[in-house]
Amino acid sequence: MLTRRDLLKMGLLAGGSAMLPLEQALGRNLLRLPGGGNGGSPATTPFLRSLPLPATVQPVAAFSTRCATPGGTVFYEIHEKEGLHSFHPDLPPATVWGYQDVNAPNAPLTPGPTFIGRVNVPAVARFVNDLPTAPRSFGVPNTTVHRHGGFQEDLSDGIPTLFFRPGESYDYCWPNSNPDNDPREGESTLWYHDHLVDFTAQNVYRGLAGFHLMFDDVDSGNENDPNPNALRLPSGDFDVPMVVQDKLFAGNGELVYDSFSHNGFLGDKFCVNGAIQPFFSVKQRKYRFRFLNGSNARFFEFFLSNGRSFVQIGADDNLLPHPITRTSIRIAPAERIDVVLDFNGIPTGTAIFLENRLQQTSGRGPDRVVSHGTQVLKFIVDGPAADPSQVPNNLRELPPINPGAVTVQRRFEFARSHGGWVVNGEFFDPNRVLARPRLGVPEIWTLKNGGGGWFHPIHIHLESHRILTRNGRIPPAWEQGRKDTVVLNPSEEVRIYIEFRQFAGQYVFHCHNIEHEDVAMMGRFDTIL
Ligand SMILES: [Cu+2]
Repeated sequence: MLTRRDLLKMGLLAGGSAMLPLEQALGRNLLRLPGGGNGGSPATTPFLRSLPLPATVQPVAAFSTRCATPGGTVFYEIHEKEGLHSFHPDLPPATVWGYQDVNAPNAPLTPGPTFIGRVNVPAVARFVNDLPTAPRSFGVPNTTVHRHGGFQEDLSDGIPTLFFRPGESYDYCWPNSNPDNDPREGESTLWYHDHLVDFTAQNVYRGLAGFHLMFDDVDSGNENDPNPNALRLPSGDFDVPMVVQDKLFAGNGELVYDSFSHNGFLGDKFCVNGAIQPFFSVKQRKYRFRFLNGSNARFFEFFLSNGRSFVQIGADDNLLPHPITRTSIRIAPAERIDVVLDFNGIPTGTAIFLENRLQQTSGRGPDRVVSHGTQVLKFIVDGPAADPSQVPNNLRELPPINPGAVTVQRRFEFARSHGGWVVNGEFFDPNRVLARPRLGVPEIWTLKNGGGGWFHPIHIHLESHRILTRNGRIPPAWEQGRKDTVVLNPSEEVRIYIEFRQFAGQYVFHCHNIEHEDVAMMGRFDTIL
């Protein structure tokens, strides 16, 4: 079967305006399916439905597996399935693909159930592919699962070409440890999603994504924790992951996707946890909200309609050293922003909107911040509640780095070329190795945006990195922590510090505008002993 990348390589897809007739011939009119009018989704009444809260994945009995299973290993079984999903009461249900805990066969498929990991408690997650083999308008039912931000061997990292088919299963070994057993590297908000070579965008858009939260003695997930090291951040019902995604719907309620545009797909409906513009009743106390931008290509910048600030406590997979007060938070595809909002003192019945004021009209990236955006979520303040939680001024210290001692430097340029997307001039080739970092040797990578006004959120697998400079300047405080995804704004050059320490093997780094990734802005690197 020819992939779009094959077509590109054969020169059958050209760039720019020359592409239009072919795109039209191949089905760009998907965007004009009946019902929506002007290519848009049908109208929906906002804030009819409460925010869905994905359930926690529950363990299963031990099974035999290729993974090492020291005492205390936890086992999970997840099924990848097709099903109908209601994104909004005004729309007929849509056909989605998602993840389902074998213990909860009636749970919503997307987002998938949330994994809760404990540091130094290894887990084995068996993913069973129950997807249909019959062709669908988009989506390819071969799957490979990447735990984004996770520290894991290559065979458990969701290698894009190491997929399993319908009827097959695959075991992912997640050690939930870090190489130096350093509490400063304790992680918080990861996510998992499909990573199939050439088709990640379609499969993630179809629904294959969920959260994976990590806890340890510091970020313990218990706001009543008597341990003096515990941060006692808001926990339980007051620790709420929210994945924000844009989707486009046909009049019959089905998801619309344009398989033949690789600039970056945009929807016109904003979903939180799989619901279009939900409401969320909150008590008069502190909440921790873990925002994940699970969109293919859309950036968001969130403001609160009452003018209050966010207290940011984490970025990507890690807590920050200190909380940072911000009036708005911008979040690129695949990034996570961990915040605390306090509804204490706000009268019962008050409505507060989470508003996206970032205008974006193409896959290129955001245009500008506007004064009135789209209300994505409505908070309704709903009475008092006890609040033993706190936001300490010291969260998680950063491990020291020494960029001055680094001897290995690499340079990667991310650019548009030949109607697709390249790293250092080349499309992704799973057999070409762009770098061979040696374990235990720190490196500095220069990530260069090749221009054209495009934004590229770059994700590097296996190890977190530290942003040293953006165009020669020290990044803002919220970008100085351990990150796994770094945005290259147009024409920017970003220098990062990264050290691979454990797991020799094959990994990838790529743009997380997933249409860019698929066509084929991704590179393989091999960590070596
Ligand atoms: Cu990109």
